[in-house]
Amino acid sequence: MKNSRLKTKLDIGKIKQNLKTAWLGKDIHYFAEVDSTNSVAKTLAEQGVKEGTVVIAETQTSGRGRLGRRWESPKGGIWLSIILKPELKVKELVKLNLLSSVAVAKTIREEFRLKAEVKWPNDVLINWRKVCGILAEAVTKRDKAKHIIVGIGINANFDQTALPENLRTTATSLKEILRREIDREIFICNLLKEFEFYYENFKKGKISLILSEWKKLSYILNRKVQVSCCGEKIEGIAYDIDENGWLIIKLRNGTVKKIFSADATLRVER
Ligand code: BT5
Repeated sequence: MKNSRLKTKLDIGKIKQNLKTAWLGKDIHYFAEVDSTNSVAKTLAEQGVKEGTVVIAETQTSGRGRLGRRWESPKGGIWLSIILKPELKVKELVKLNLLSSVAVAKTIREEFRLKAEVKWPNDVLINWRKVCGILAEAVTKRDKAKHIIVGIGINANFDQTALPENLRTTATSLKEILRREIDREIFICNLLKEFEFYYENFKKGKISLILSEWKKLSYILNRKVQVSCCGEKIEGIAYDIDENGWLIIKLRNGTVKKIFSADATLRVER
């Protein structure tokens, strides 16, 4: 009983001991429960905490996805937000979504040998089911981002029954797939290391490295997709992503259309 209770709580000391990053995650703000780690991170960013500060919570009461959608955050998951301060236009946020999904998918692949795939714009899937969602948000000044908050939610150590019934066919968890609990602390260390590597490249302008990794891990390219965006539904083949992270779709009549991610929802035909 004592053990199982201990297992549900993250050991921040263990994260600090095992973290091999240069600067990311050196300051961790840990909470048993918050409304949303992104909201807490925004407040901390406004208070002037340094770049690379990470907020982690065991559970979120109002975890959020894009467009005001709810993000279910039961205990056992990994709900964290990273505070960044890059020189970035708000429209470029999508690149950080891509970067984050590459970092998550790579970490899962390297640690568990599972075929994690990225789905534009902000998901990581295993066996066609969502195991991770990402929400990059900006605190802006004019159209420039003052701070960026990258929120990453990973379904780690809980059974699917911890999620509402309507999500059980589309969502999965690492525990469900691996049939065991993962070491969340070590996973977080590996993820932050991977994230830092791609973010450093991003800051040096090497977006092409991230895009080429993303394409290798992509689950949607060359598949038939339906995109709902701005009251419009577009059908075609997911053809590529451009250097800004916009999705390029080839329509049936041969024309191509570029889609910006902020308001887009994508369905993929199997
Ligand atoms: C996302 O939005 O996928 C972004 C999720 C970001 C969550 C992290 S957790 C840490 C940080 N703090 C926050 O408050 N948020 C971030 P979107 O693409 O809009 O997908 C949301 C949709 O995913 C929902 O409408 C549900 O259909 C589905 N969903 C909700 N919870 C889920 C879960 N735990 N696993 C899989 N799917 C889920």
